[in-house]
Amino acid sequence: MRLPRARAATLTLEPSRAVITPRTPLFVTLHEAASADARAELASGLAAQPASIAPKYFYDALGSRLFDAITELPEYYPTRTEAAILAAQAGPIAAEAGRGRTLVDLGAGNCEKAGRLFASLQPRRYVAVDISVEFLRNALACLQRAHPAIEMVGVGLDFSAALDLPREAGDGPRTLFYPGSSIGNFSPAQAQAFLRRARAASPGGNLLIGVDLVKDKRVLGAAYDDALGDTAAFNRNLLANVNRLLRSDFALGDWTHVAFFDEAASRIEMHLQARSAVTVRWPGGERRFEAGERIHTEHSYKYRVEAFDALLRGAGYAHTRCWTDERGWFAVFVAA
Ligand code: AVJ
Repeated sequence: MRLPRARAATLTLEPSRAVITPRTPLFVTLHEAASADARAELASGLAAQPASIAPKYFYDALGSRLFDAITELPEYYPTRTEAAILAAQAGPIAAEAGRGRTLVDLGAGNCEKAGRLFASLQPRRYVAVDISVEFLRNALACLQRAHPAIEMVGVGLDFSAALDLPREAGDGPRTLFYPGSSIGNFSPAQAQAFLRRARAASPGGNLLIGVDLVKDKRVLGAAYDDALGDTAAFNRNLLANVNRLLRSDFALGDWTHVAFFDEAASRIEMHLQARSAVTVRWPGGERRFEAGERIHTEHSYKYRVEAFDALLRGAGYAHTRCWTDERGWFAVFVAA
């Protein structure tokens, strides 16, 4: 009896409040974009043998837009395949994930994917988490206008290291949404550690996750080396972001995009390869690259359904369900 009455009170309050002060999303930033940590991480990655730059640095304002464009390329099947599964299986997925919960969107970007789940999941609160809080700001404000009844919170957080959600994310059961096969950026061992943290961050809740599957090598290769060259631009733009963060002097034209599927490791590898010998300088350091030398920029692991299910169970999820498309190219799991 107590619960329904409390609900009724909220309902009578909401409409008048909405008229006086339209709801605006709350924003919390838990990291600094150009922190000393980021500079130290970038400098040590560039000094290493082989050199590497972590893929989270792809997503500055332009990088986020170039990635959005990638999702529209004919070769890049993951986004539209996942969207088709989420649309076709909306009912069963919502029944499994539960309705009326807090939906925590990990790597929210333009918030479009989560927005399309609102009708079936009916979340009471939407928490959009992304490393690029500026990109989040517009997207979330726009979504809030379309869904005034849902409480919205934007969180600027690099959750690749730790998944400590702020107080503002609220209590009550959470569905963590981790779409797009972003989990593929982690090695399987790192992925399992991340899944364990995700489980700890949603007590009594669950995880809704999208995973790209192993398929024909040519299909995989084309998705990461498109004819238009958008993925190459996305890869090279990483250097522009590094120049800004580290104050380095990469000339983008010195570098070519390299992407291929390594069958043994079951992963796409992306690199930037020096066209000729070049020395890159930044305050406090420099690195000489020989012609043809590469900087590793991304791993994108591809799983078989059984292998990913085993990874979830190894992370402590006892209950899993999975949906795929007809071609078996992509999988959506709900794990609790
Ligand atoms: C966002 C990490 C899932 O691995 O497919 C797309 C990023 N890189 N094209 C992926 C990406 C090149 C993407 N994830």
